[in-house]
Amino acid sequence: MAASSQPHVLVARRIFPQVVERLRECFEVDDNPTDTILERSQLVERLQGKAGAFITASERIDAALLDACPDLRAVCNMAVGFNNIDVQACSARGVMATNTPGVLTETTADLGFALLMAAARRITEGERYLRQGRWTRWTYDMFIAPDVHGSTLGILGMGRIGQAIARRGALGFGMKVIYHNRTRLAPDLEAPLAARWVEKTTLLRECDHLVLVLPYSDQTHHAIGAAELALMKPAATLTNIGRGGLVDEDALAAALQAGRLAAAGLDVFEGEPHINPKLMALPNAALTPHIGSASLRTRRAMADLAAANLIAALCGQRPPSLLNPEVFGLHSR
Ligand code: 8YV
Repeated sequence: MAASSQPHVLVARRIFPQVVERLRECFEVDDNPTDTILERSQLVERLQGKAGAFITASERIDAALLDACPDLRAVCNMAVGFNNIDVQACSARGVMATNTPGVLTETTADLGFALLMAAARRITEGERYLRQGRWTRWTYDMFIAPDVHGSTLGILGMGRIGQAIARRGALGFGMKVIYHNRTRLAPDLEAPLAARWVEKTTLLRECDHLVLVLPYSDQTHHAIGAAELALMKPAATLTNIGRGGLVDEDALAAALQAGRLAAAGLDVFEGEPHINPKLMALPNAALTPHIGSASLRTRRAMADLAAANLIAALCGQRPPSLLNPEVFGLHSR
């Protein structure tokens, strides 16, 4: 049988069958319908002879992997966060790297706000209490909690998702919005939300509800640790929808346990899907399994964008969300 002239690609995880079909129109596709998590050696093996990889946050692409997979020309993440990809190593080897920004902004902001509310208003704690049959009568101070409306919302990382959360807080809940980010927003973005840029320490001291939405990197590892938590109000809450590694989970668990922080809402965890047992044991932690972008429409839009990136990259077009534009147009490695 004659070898196919189409580029060969790997789809590392189970995704929408319609998206796999679309990729099959352009490529020889090696997919993963059983959704087996590929160990590193299996990933390297499956990437032999492949020009492209459709990956998710579960697959790590670093220099050693790239060196072991010399045919690779594009790695396309079905995620906006790309801390699983060493973009510099990709660029050094002429490999295009892409992510899926924009399409998940509102859905992820919805979940962030839901977790903020669950933590602040003790929703998951109350539900567990009820399901355990412990609710026998109303008392005036049962599950008493801080208010969300009219309080101060603190946002660490004011990109697209941070701004979408700020909109929900300012326009829907009358919250005062303060934020910290490397760069200040343009005045026309700050003004409608009355959002105020503050130093990180001011943010931590002044906010009632803190939401973490900054990208994860070596620089932001444990951006919130014991010292930062100590600056926060004891009645404050912390919500993390970025990456688990932004928070020192042992320090967070200690603060929640000691009542130095009222509650936390966490969608992401440092060793996920393994969860720190100290967090598991805490009633005042609302925990969800990394579902920030998990609406059907958004997940489909993410898969479509990752596929569009892969098709463009391997068909000589500029991928719509290319992380290393300097690589575009390089054909030899
Ligand atoms: C993904 C995410 O579902 O986009 C991101 O960065 O964290 C989530 O939306 C997850 O990373 C799967 O790739």
